[in-house]
Amino acid sequence: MQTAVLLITLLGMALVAAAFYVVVARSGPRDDDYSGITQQGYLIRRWWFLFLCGFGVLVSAWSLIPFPLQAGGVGAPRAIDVTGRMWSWDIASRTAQVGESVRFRVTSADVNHGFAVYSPDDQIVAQTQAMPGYVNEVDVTFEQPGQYRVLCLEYCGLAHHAMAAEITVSEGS
Ligand SMILES: [Cu+2]
Repeated sequence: MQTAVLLITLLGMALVAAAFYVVVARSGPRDDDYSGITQQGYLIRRWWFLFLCGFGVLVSAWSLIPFPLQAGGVGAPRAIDVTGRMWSWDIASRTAQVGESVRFRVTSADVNHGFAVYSPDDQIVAQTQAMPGYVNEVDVTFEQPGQYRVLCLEYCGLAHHAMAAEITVSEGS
């Protein structure tokens, strides 16, 4: 068996070497008949490159139209201080108006918690970590009226599941 494998391997190596030899032996000096094709290829490549650059810029700009970062807006958002602790949320203001922008300033009095704001149809609209010794800010613009829920997204002990609060968002006047 071993001998057969060795022979097959040697035969394969000899074939590869022979193929290399044939290719090298047959190659001659390069003639210049291709210069026209080469020029044309470079031209196509240059325009294709420019097209791809432009296309990339357009796609990037288009995908940023709903700009994900806070744009600044008119006036600073209202600040609401939030402190998480086992197992409750201390939220300075639990009411807001539709269209209002608020900035939650979130910290923790004990261990890490996850501050998450859920819209009335249970979509997460904002979340950040509540960390002892740090204040993390997250901006929210309330788009629809109703009861928004605040839940903890970081397992923080026995009653983690009960760590909930509500924010009431009403139609603006
Ligand atoms: Cu928690």
